[in-house]
Parts: sequence; C-alpha cells; structure tokens
Amino acid sequence: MVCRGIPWRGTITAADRGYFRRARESGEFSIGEYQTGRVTGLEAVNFGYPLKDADGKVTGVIFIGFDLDSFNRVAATTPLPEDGTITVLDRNGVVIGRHPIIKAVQAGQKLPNRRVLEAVFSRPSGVFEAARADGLKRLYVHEAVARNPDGTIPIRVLVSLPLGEIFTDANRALVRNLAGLAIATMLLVLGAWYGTEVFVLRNIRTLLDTARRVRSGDLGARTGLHREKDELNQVGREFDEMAETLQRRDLDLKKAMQELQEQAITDPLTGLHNTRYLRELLPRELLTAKRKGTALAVIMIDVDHFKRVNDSLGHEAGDEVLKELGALFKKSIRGSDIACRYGGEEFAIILADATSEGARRRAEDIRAAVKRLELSHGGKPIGGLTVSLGVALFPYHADQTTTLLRKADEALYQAKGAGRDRVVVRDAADAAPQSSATAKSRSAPAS
Ligand code: GH3
Ligand code: MG
Ligand code: MG
Repeated sequence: MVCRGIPWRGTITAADRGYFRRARESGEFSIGEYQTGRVTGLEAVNFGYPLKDADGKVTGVIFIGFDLDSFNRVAATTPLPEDGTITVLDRNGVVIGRHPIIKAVQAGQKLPNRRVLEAVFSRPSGVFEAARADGLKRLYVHEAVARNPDGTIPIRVLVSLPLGEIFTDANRALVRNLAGLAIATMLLVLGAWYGTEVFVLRNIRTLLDTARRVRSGDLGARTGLHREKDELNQVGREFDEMAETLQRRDLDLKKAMQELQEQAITDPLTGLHNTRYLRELLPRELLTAKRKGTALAVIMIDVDHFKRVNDSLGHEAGDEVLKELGALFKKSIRGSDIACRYGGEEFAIILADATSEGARRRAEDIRAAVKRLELSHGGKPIGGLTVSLGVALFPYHADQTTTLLRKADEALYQAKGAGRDRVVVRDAADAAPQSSATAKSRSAPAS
C-alpha cells in the first residue's frame, strides 16, 4: 500500500485480500468480503479497482473501504412494511448490513438461519418461505447486487416479511415490489462509487484536463480514453480525433505561414534574400556587432554593362545570368554571412565579424570568380561578364544602416568610375563621425 485517504503510517500489505487478488488477476473491478480494516480497525467491505498502464497491464489496485455503517444506513432508509427486515450479505453469507439491528443477526457473522442461508445461496435471486428460529413462517426475497469477475456474487440483499394466513397473492406481489425497491436502493449506493467515481468522474476529469491543455495551446494533449466502449470513452476518442485534426491544421498553418514569411523575404529569381530582409536584418546585425565590439562589412555588387547582355541575348538570358550570379554569391559566403539581391542587377553581401582587409579579400575573390564564370545561353557563350564591388565597414565608415549602405554604394560607383571590374573599399579618410561607444579602441582600416 503506497498511499491512503486518511492519515496512516507504516507498511501494510493487501495482497491476501480478495478484492485485491481478483482485481489484479482479472484486471477488473472487484468487491471484497467482510473484513476488519488493517488501518482503521473497522469492519468493512472493500471495493478494488485495477490501475493499468498504457499496455493494459495492472500496475496497482485502488480501493475504497465501505464501513458496515454505510450498509446499515442504506438498509435503515429502505422503506419496509412493519416487522420487515433487510439483511445485506457478503459472498460468504456473512452479514454486512442489517435493519433493524438485532442481537441474533450479528454483523461479521454468518447468517444464523442455516435453511435461509442455503436457500439464498442456491440461486442468484428468488423468493421462498422459511420458518424462523421462533417457528414463525416468513417470506424471503433475495437478489444479487453485483458480480465479481470470477462470477461470484459479492453482495446479496435479503428482505424478509412475516407470512400470515392473511397474506394474499396480491400482498406477495407487494412484498416482491418492496424487496425490489430495497435492492434498487442498494444498487444505487454501490453504483454511486463504482459508476460515478471510478468511471464517470475520473474520465470527466481527464476530459476536462485535456480540454484545458488543448485550449492553452498544448495541441498534443490527448485524453487516451480509448479502452472502454462506454459513452465517455467515445467522447474521449472523438475529442482526441478533434485534437489530432486541430494539431494537423495548426502544423499546416504554421508551415504555410513560414512559407509565406520565407517568400516575403526571398527574391524569387535568385532565391537569395531580398532588400526587405536586408533592411530588417542589418539594424539587428549592427546592434550585435556593437555589443560584441566587432566590425561588419557590406559589399555592394553591380554587374558591369548588364544592359548589353539584355540587349544582345534578350531579357531571358539576363535572368539566367542573374540566377547564376546568385548561386555563385551564395556559394562564396560563410554560414554567418548573408547574400541579398539588392535590386535589378545589384547584390549586397553582409560579412559579420569582418576586418577591412578580410572584406577586401572576399570582394576580390568574388570579382575573380565572376570573371572566371563560363556562361552560355542557347548554345552561345556569354563572355566578358564582370562585376564592380564597393565595400564599407561598420563602425569605421558608418554606424547606421542607411549610411552604411550608402557608403558601400558610393564605393561601388567609385569602382565603376575607375573603370569597372574592381573592388573599392571605402577610404578611411571619409570615415563617418563615430559614436564614442563604437569607436573607442578601433584603429582606422587600411583601404
Ligand atoms: P553599369 O552598371 O556597368 O554602369 O552598366 P549597366 O548596363 O549594368 O547599367 P545599369 O545598372 O544602369 O542597368 C541595369 C540593367 O539591368 C537595366 C535593366 O534592364 C537590367 N535589369 C534589371 N533587373 C533585371 C532583371 O531582373 N532581369 C533582367 N534580365 N535584366 C534586369
Ligand atoms: Mg550594372
Ligand atoms: Mg545597376
């Protein structure tokens, strides 16, 4: 026993109790027999309910003890004609409830009247006449209240009434009805725990908890109520299927949103990032660089005489060239760098954690790689493709996104002016005024 509903310390085993053994072996609800509780010391009948893991294996038994008082109370509230008695018996014929309480019929002992006991145990239910110890004949009605998984009847209700000459058939029918009422009441009490608490309440709790979790965004929550065939389990199954659909739709939606977001920041022709992305990203990158005290380079690239490609080979060929260039730029950057299509045939590459010299070298490599490209369109070679590149660095030349881009652009146009197919790194001499935070220990870059 690992825990209990009332204060209790120590170790107790319930392994020998009938309700425990049957619940464990059969995996089903089982009612025990008259016993003296090992914790309470009270006379009781225990109800055992198996706890199962996901594979249906019994891992424990939860039980509730019904003090004999509970049975007595039910018996006392059952409407009976005068001199009528009601007795509740366990599976062994031991009295576990009685009204009225009399010395001759003691709780915890077998029903003293052997003939009555035999008659009750000969059939699950029935009506018979028998004489009491005092010789008075009585009418007995008995009924099984529940059934254990091993087929035994754990609780029987026995109602008896005095049988006089005056009893007519009609009166007997009345007695039967009264006994039926008593049995129904008893069933109701037992059902209150077995039906309501164990199955209904627990399953409702599971349903509510799962609904709460799903509502708070945990779409992976499931009730797991699939094992039984009752209505609540059906609701659980429906709920889980609904949660499954919700989760699937949520995933589809997230995927669609992600795709949309990707599209919004991607250039469809080259697959590189677009200007929108660059303008969103650059301020963040500048902040990071500022925090880390590192430099960041922007390389602006513009294709030389690109109009000629369009004019001589057509717009489609121009597009093809832009695609190839995009692929080349993507190939020539590191994981932490970003390549964007800045506009028509202009590109920008952001190098995080760069030095002036490092950025120049990378720009040179790109320039040389473009020059080496051997492109063709419709079988005709596209020769002489070159690019001009302008480089500006944060924080040496600018500490703001727009100025940094402008400085790189100006360097690019210097390269154009100087004859194209070359790299110009923004001169240290025209470095922008620096904020004290970013400029403190930085020497001007070589250009
Ligand atoms: P340079 O830059 O060396 O001064 O000469 P350029 O011929 O490249 O001149 P400019 O930058 O003014 O012209 C760019 C041309 O690129 C103009 C435009 O038709 C073409 N262009 C811009 N976007 C695209 C595009 O998506 N596809 C194609 N095929 N052409 C484009
Ligand atoms: Mg151009
Ligand atoms: Mg241009």
